[in-house]
Amino acid sequence: MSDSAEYTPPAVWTWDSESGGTWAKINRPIAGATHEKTLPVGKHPMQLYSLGTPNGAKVTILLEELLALGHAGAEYDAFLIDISAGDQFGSDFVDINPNSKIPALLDRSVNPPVRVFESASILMYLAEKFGAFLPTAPAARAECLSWLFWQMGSAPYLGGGFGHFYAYAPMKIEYCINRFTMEVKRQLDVLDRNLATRPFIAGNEYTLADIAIFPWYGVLVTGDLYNAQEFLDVTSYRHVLRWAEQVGARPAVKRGKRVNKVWGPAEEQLAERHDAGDFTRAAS
Ligand SMILES: N[C@@H](CCC(=O)N[C@@H](CS)C(=O)NCC(=O)O)C(=O)O
Repeated sequence: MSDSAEYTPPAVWTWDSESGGTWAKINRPIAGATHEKTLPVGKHPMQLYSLGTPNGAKVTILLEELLALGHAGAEYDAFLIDISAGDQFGSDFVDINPNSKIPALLDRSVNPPVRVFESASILMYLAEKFGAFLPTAPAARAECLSWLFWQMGSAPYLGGGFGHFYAYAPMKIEYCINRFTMEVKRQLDVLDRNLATRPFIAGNEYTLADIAIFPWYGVLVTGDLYNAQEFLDVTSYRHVLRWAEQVGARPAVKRGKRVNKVWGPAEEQLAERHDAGDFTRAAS
């Protein structure tokens, strides 16, 4: 890898050197499966293949919220996909998500089973299936979906941009950190101004918008993501902090955050979830 200050891009880029950094081993410029691998199947209607990252947590939080409301059809098996080991490139996983990224859902309560990939698409699928957390009145629904897709468009700047260059890159590059810090602080200000006027992201009700935004921006300001609270001066986003503390205190959110998480304090981890009792068994 050349020094970024001296690098002149060639006429045609070729994949001939490792970029370095935490995720260098799994990054590659081609799609598709790299190996045959059968995925396990559990006993419940919903089969989730995921990891406890912010994108994975969105789905497990929603499933736990649906179960808390009494929707038994949302019972799920959450299998661990270890992206650092390349599980996302196994043949069965790629059949569910051709984009090779967690989370991926298979709804086996219908015949033939329905595959769903992209976290917002999974959230909408489940919300529509169970009639919860997505308002049905046109204006409220539009507001909820606007924020849901704001999250989908914005989080790659936070994760792929800020998180990558601040926390994971093999060297600290001031230009990149400045560029993405500027954008992440602007995004936090967007959220802060919105939350100054209403209790939840899309208005008076807790919706998919909160469930999607919390694992990224809520966890960022309360401290569990990139260890960047001081650097980003998160206390200046006081409405975001108030909302993050409120959402983070919900029992279903606490459970959902643990599923498929295999790092951090032991009591916050639950590698796989196949039953509601797994949370208490893991804690004891
Ligand atoms: N837009 C996708 C993003 C999913 C995504 O980036 N997943 C990451 C983990 S958070 C992943 O699986 N990375 C593996 C890889 O890039 O090979 C979604 O929201 O579902």
